[in-house]
Amino acid sequence: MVKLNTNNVELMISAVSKKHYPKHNMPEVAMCGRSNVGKSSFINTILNRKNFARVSSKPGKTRTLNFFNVDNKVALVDVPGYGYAKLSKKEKEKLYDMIVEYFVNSEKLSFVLHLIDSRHKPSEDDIMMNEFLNYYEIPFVIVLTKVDKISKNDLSKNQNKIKNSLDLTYNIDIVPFSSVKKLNINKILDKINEII
Ligand SMILES: Nc1nc2c(ncn2[C@@H]2O[C@H](COP(=O)(O)OP(=O)(O)OP(=O)(O)O)[C@@H](O)[C@H]2O)c(=O)[nH]1
Ligand SMILES: [Mg+2]
Repeated sequence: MVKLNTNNVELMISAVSKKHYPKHNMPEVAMCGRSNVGKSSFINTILNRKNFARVSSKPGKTRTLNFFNVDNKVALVDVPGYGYAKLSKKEKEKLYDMIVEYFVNSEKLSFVLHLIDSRHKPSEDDIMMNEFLNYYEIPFVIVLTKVDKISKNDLSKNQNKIKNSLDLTYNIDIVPFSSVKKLNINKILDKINEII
């Protein structure tokens, strides 16, 4: 298996529409999830960088599709978060259109990492995203974030709730994750290594 050198990383482009998508021949892996769920932190953690993908305690930080070239072998795509209540209707629609446009048009997309907060049951937006991935038959891995903030017992209860409220037809795994504890980085890298 080819091993990814995560020290060789470069931001290719921050895109807001199809015409900006970078031209390349690598498979793409995209992160998606509610605003503030920890997508940018997740990218930094798996790439072992401090603030490569920009992280903020305020939701709604990532407003563009950020394409990262990792070792000329795979492109990681940080997608804006959905469901940030404080945005205006127009702003929400703009972000939603950007996300949908990418998932519908991306030719290189291999699979999606759908990040869900391990502490809560999936939101309506999470469920919509899950329906969307199934509808377009996009394979996905569920990543349960922030597990450092929850007991093992609660994690296992919530994991069941999450499984029961989502359609896991195209699901290829469920991975508990923590950017703080750096948990299961290798499990994710193995999944990415499988497609390169
Ligand atoms: N305790 C803990 N906090 C985390 C973890 N991952 C992210 N956070 C915190 O959650 C907040 C949001 O993280 P981001 O990575 O910016 O979230 P995002 O999903 O990229 O947010 P948007 O760009 O707004 O969509 C930050 O304050 C992070 O430090 C984790 O695994 N554990
Ligand atoms: Mg972000």
